[in-house]
Amino acid sequence: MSFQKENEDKPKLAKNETIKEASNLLRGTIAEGLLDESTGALTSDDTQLTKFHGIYQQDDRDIRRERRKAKLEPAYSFMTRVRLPGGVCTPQQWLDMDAFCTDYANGTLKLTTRQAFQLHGIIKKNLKLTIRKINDSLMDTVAACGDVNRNVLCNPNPYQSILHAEALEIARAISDHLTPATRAYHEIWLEDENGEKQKITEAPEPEFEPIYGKTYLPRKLKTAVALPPCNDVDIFASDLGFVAVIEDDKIVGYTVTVGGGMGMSHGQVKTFPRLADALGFCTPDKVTDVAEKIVTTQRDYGDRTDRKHARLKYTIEDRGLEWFRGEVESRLGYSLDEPRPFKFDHNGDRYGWVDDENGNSHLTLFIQNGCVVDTDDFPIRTGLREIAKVHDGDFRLTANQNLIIANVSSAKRTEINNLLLKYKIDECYDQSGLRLNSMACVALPTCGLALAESQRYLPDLIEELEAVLEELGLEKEPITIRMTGCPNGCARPYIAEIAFVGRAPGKYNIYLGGGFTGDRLNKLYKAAVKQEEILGIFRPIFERYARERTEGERFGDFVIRAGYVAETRLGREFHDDFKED
Ligand code: SRM
Ligand code: SF4
Repeated sequence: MSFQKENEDKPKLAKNETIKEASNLLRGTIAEGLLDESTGALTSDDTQLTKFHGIYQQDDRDIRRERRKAKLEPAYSFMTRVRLPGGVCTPQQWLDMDAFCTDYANGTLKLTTRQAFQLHGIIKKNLKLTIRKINDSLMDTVAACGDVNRNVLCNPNPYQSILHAEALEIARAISDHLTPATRAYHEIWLEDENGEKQKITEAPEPEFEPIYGKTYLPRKLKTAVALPPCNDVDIFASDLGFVAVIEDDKIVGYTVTVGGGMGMSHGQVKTFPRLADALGFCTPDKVTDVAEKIVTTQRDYGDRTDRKHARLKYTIEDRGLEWFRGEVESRLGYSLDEPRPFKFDHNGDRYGWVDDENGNSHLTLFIQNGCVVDTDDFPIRTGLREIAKVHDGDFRLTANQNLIIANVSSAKRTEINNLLLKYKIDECYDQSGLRLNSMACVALPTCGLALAESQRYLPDLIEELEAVLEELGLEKEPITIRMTGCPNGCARPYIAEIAFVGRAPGKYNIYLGGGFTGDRLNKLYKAAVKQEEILGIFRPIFERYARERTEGERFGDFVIRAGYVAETRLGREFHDDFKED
């Protein structure tokens, strides 16, 4: 075969591969672009690279049309994601984020589904300063996005402080080990114009990428650490997971899980959400090694020709779990033990105060869709700021977009309780079981991929559904409900008992039958339903659930038993069994 023919037959690499390769370890022309005052944007190639620095270029979609009419460029601004392994930050860091939110962003502090902070609406001329300030506060945005290992989730467990400390240490070790080594971040964002170094959170490493290589991973990779029986990190939705095995109140090791993921595209059945499989077991001292070898296996075998087929879940689906285990073990130079069984009993958060074995207390608060923003009748952002001023423990962001005021000493509890009362925050978990188990992604107006509203609509839809549930005496029933503005799955909709996924403005696909513990995918029940039809669809289902459910039967299990949807057993069967009526 001629050389030319051979090259023609080789599938073409995805465009992002060329951008990464040519970027000089993620530098591109970002530094020059920041100095260009003629536009609020960066070049399109650079916007792919800024993701690795935790920065997304966006524009305000609410005013796109009017800007176009006025012949103005879109209202560009930047979202930045602050990486917090395990979601833990100090009260001072909370206060700093709160201040940056006012000084440089749009006034909403967003707590994400992966225990990170997001600031939206930062204009180009403030971007470098914002990133520096975040680093001055000993946080960073490195690898919060991009084709690398992302923020590592860890169960924020307020019940057992000792186990939490151990699991958090592991999450931080994985995060540190898999952080890209390039100095590009420090050069672009943290050096001043004279080349002087600003304060940085960690010393720059030598100029090569020992784990990733210069084209990094084919796609993002997400890691989580869970402590059963709580699956609030949704371990089955992560590419890579470590489930703690606890014996005599100690973590003796971790069952390793691989191949979870949510994203798919409407109408493309080759894309599907998938739950992770158990790969093996390792002791705590082996965790970072195992994580590294899984990452390098994906680096070398993930599909770099098609970004819709590039996640670890497809590598495992295509090549098989046995092959994957063999490849990882040959890189490790030893075998993984058999996975140890584990059992979860919920994937939501448990609200209210709990005391731990050290005599400290922890308060889990419901934050609707993770949006910390003041409204006239609910000044939660101000209230949390006042609490941060007196709190001497820590804050923990949960992977359900909620917040734990953690490690409150008995000396501080009364003071914090008084502030909770003053700002009405004590009432924030006195809500229906449906609302307390709800999540919505950002979607409009900032997300460039949104097809429909999500966090701006779900609270109102829940209010309508709550009225029906109350009539039926189901208002306290915990039911997981999640909404996303598109099928990418940022609020992990495909494992919710009820999910709405945006199709077009005002239209959603409805999925039913996810597992209450996050262990079963749901199934499409109705496609492209108009907003105004939703209530009519749910009333009869809720009525039957109230009448016919068996003792303790979860809503997700009931809809399968009652025949509304078939059970989804495997990701690749997610699109089966649906007939459009
Ligand atoms: Fe996500 C892309 C927001 C968690 C799957 N996600 C995006 C972008 C950056 C849109 C874009 O690419 O232009 C969104 C920015 C919106 C905005 O204006 O802020 C966005 N994702 C979010 C957040 C903020 C949702 C939230 O309301 O909390 C979450 C941030 C997490 C973090 O702190 O790191 C967020 N995204 C997730 C999750 C949930 C998870 O990881 O547990 C998923 C599903 C799990 C998974 O990855 O499989 C998820 N986001 C995606 C995808 C689909 C990936 C795929 O494999 O198909 C995209 C699109 C993409 O990557 O091309 C995406
Ligand atoms: Fe945007 Fe879609 Fe993610 Fe929602 S699910 S934030 S609409 S990418």
